Amino acid sequence: MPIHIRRGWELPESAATPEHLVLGRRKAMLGLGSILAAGTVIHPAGAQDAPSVAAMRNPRFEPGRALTAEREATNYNNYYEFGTSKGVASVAQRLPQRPWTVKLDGMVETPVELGLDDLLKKVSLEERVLRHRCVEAWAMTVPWTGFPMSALLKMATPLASAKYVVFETAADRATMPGLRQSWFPWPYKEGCTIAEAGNELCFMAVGLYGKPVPPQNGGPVRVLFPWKYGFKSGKAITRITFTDQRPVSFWEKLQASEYGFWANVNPQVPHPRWSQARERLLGSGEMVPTQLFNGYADFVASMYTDIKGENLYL
Ligand SMILES: Nc1nc2c(c(=O)[nH]1)N[C@H]1C(S)=C(S)[C@@H](COP(=O)(O)O)O[C@H]1N2
Ligand SMILES: [Mo]
Repeated sequence: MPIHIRRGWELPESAATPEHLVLGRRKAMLGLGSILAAGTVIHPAGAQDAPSVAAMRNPRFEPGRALTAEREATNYNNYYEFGTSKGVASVAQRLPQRPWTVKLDGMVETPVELGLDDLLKKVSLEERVLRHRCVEAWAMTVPWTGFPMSALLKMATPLASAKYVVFETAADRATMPGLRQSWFPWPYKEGCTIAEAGNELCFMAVGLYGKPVPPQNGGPVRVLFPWKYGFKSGKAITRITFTDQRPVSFWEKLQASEYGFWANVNPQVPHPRWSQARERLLGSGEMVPTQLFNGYADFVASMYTDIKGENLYL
């Protein structure tokens, strides 16, 4: 039965937005140039050629808070390949979204290399409204369309000896100005255990707000670990490698004392330089309490009960 679900992101933004945030955002918008007027949502070139990402919403992932406005979520981004500011939406439009190949390799029974559209024919899409918590203490709640990472595990069948999964982001020197900053350990790589990749919450997203994921949010395909700090959720994934060696990821290479392998959200474990007790919601600026595992403990906590002697929350 078709039910009309009122879409939070279609509602006008709350008038309660604190003034300094509104002004700060306007300044950021001006920095992006005239093509990006306030309220404009930009889409990747050729997005209309991509297959539909319309999918049924999975009710298991009720976020328990209002959706972030689409223009906030798509104009305040962290994407170092395009620069270190949050205003990378405009420059990220240069990253071609097709053709796009995803490779599954390493310790697998069946290596896979597929065009993204061919891959999408082999999976079924669903929409999940998920909370996102950046380690810098901002947060958003957005509807992603995609498929569980477990579908790719089934396709490639990792060997029993494989223990970890590495997600590698495209490193396109022609379109990503950040790659010229050679002190960063490009390409951006993030990793997890096989169990984490197989957890039903680990999600491969190809849609955001019912449209292809815009390049600045990690299009055409990104991984999501909603229970971990945002940096674990790599964008523009081109290669997924199975290995028995624990990977050292981009942020861990940069500053291991602040950004670890596990990075599970925990309000009680402060970042070395700030508290993680609360988070600022994009758009409203409201400060709300941060939850253990970003509120997803029921899905993931059991994966960690036997792990001792490691900081699971950094
Ligand atoms: N390839 C790549 N992936 C990345 C990043 C990045 O710089 N490069 N930043 C991460 C961080 S720190 C966060 S908080 C999220 C931000 O996602 P969003 O811009 O869609 O909100 O992307 C993550 N994925
Ligand atoms: Mo982040």
